[in-house]
Amino acid sequence: MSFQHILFSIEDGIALLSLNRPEQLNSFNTAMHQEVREALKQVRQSEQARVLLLTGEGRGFCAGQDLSDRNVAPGAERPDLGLSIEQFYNPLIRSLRDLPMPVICAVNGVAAGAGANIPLACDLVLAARSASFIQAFCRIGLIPDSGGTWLLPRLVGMARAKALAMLGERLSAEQAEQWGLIHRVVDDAELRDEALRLARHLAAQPTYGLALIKRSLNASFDNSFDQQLTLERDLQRLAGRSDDYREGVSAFMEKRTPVFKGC
Ligand code: LHQ
Repeated sequence: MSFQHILFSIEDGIALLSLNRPEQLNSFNTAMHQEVREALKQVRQSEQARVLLLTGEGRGFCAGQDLSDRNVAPGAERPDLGLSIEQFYNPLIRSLRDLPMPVICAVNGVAAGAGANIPLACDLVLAARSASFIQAFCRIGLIPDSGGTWLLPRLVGMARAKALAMLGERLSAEQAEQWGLIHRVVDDAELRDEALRLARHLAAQPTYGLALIKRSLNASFDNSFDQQLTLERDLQRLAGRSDDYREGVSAFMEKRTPVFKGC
């Protein structure tokens, strides 16, 4: 499949996926959804990819659904938006959450609607200082989707989640960092380099172990303390059998730099 609406490459362990409909602020139409889905499938199947970096081209990160695709003419049949969610948004969010490698999101500009929640499903979110997050759904009579109603209260607390979701106001990147919605704000000119630096660092780490960390932390909100202790035991068992664990300990004992393979 050739890509028209995204830029995609896998190089030196880093899968780089950039949304590329800058004129429409990288809002999602069906074709872009299909391309992102195909790219994520290739990342999952790749033996080379050890970290995914998601970003956008132009001045926006993503303005959510392309509303020109979803305009309802007077008298026309009412749309089933649940279908779009079922077919595209939910699989995308699940795919990012379940991808067994660290996912970095570099939010290069405004992130609105589903575009504001996709980063929250990633593991490490960097944002350009000029970027902002807008839960724009309420402005058009919708509810936050793409995991927003689950992720927002857990990340920022219920009071802030309700204000964001019901007021639909612009949240600056700096405020998002202060509220714990994202990991870190970076100067605009530094964002791409900084995100790539982080990606290169992670790609050289024991990424099988990092994937298990991701799995355990993602599971923690649904588990009791006791269930989580059991999960830690099970995942540590897997981690302990990895080549990377053996290499990590050997390198430590031999006082040398470890060479990890991600398995
Ligand atoms: C757009 C869009 C856009 C098309 C900017 N579509 N063209 C799931 C299931 C199914 C259906 C419904 O939705 C969902 C999930 C959702 O994501 S719902 C939420 C959808 N998104 C929004 O409501 C956000 C709409 N956009 C905006 O509010 C503004 O564009 C923001 C605040 C993002 C940026 O504002 P500005 O920086 O002032 O830029 P702009 O508004 O001038 O936009 C630039 C261009 O991008 C403009 O086109 P033009 O031809 O006039 O230059 C916009 O029409 C276009 N654009 N968002 N979602």
